[in-house]
Amino acid sequence: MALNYRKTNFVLSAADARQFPNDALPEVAFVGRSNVGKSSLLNMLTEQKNLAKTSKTPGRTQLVNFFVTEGKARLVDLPGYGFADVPEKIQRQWNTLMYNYLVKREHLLGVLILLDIRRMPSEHDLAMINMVNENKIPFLIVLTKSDKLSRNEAFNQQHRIAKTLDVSPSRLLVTSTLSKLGVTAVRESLDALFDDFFAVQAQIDIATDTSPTP
Ligand SMILES: Nc1nc2c(ncn2[C@@H]2O[C@H](COP(=O)(O)OP(=O)(O)O)[C@@H](O)[C@H]2O)c(=O)[nH]1
Ligand SMILES: [Mg+2]
Repeated sequence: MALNYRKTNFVLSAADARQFPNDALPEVAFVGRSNVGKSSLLNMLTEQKNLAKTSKTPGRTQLVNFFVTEGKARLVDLPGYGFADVPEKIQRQWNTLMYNYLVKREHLLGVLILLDIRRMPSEHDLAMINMVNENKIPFLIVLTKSDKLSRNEAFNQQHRIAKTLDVSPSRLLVTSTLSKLGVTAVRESLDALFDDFFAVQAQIDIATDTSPTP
């Protein structure tokens, strides 16, 4: 099923796991270094300019932002990582928040990990990929800001980064929120993640249908 990502609303921002929504909607989360372009990607997907706040200076808000598409599926904007000099206390809060989210979330179907196409993955990026891998959460890599490179350079970076991560280049989606490159590919990837859940849900609905037979 293709969801209409334009029909996405903000639900809530949570500073703490106790505030996470606890109904059974399937979720896909977006993670990445602060300033990598997460909010911009969400705005591109949903064709809403200000759904997620974008900024030129990396903020320090440690909030998990929840959005819902067509009342059926949730998109989750996780707090960015990789600030230069984060106080230890903030780092610990971030670790707890991420642990509670990535490890304990029941209907987390997958994670989109965003990387700036111009840079090789950082130590933090690799740690995130490892955490997601170890917890057997399906993930996809989204390369952001491809408009900052020529097509040739972008292609080369896609292949170089794929090699470093030891994955097929086709698992790296090249995007630009300026040119809207990759918007269809990202939507299709989200649909594919949600579809498995919807298929299983439909099976359960049939199996547990208790309506009286005529
Ligand atoms: N040129 C260009 N700039 C981008 C792109 N995506 C995001 N940005 C800029 O990068 C900065 C950080 O973006 P934001 O979405 O707030 O990053 P976040 O911290 O990961 O949510 C902003 O100034 C955006 O306008 C892109 O595809 N191309
Ligand atoms: Mg943001």
